Amino acid sequence: MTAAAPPSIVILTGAGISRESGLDTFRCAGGIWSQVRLEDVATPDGFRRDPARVHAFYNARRAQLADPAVQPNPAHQALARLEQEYPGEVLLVTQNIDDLHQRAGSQAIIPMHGELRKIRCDACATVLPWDQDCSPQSLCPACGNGGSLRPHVVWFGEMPLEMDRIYAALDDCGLFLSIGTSGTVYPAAGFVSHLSDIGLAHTVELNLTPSDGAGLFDDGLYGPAGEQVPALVDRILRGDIPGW
Ligand code: BV8
Repeated sequence: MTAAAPPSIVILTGAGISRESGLDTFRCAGGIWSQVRLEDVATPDGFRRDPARVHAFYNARRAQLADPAVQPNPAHQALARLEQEYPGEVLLVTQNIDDLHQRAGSQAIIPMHGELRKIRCDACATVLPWDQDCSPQSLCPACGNGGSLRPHVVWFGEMPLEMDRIYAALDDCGLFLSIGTSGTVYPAAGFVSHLSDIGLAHTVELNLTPSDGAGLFDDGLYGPAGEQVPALVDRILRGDIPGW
């Protein structure tokens, strides 16, 4: 008689988990969407209207990742430790396009909104690592085409990546953690309601303050991710999660 496998864990992260690494969030005071209109820089129409402006927006954010001051924080590191030490499956679904989860050592990651350090060619559909600035004059290294490169980022109105794989993992999980997200952007914001409908997973929100969707979760832990996430990972690894 083989022992039942421990329940799988799905984790959703948002910009709040990278805040203590020095990266801006979107909707907190002074956040990215208070500095620039999302319609101008995070939509296909905005890119069609002014590709140079959109490239400049992502070039600045990409360059920030190369700043030695921007490092994974204890929250990123704790999630990597959870994946390494938890005996069951752990899948990290991130809305973030920074590379801090990867640099912290997490491996089972789905960057559902794309990745800042990758570029995509609209002419040949190639996705390539990309760390320098990009412009409408940049040539695709794969097909040589000019003017067809765009950030490998999911804009509003575009389908997030690997949704089938994400829903399959959600439908199979026993624990869902939502960390550092305002729960504003769909379909990610709908994951917790999807889980409540099927009633199998224990759901926990970890955020600086309760999000508008806090009431959708079974439990909530509030405060800086750098403190809350390592403490919760320790409890999970000790098997000390009430209600789960
Ligand atoms: C799509 C680009 C359809 C990358 C982003 C219902 C269903 C489906 C779609 C919709 C729907 N209703 C509306 C829509 C459309 C839209 C949407 O959701 N609009 C919103 C504004 C209402 N959704 C879409 O367009 C999505 N696509 O649905 O396609 C489709 C169907 C068929 C065929 C084709 C298409 C695409 C969504 C992705 C858009 N791209 N960004 C980039 O530039 O980064 S979204 C953007 O918001 C970022 O990716 C970001 O990750 C995401 C979510 O934001 P958060 O991460 O939550 O950040 P935020 O600042 O909001 O919150 C931070 C939180 O952290 C706060 O709560 C704060 O308290 C907390 N915090 C702060 N400090 C700390 C902390 N927590 C802990 N510790 C701290 N220290």
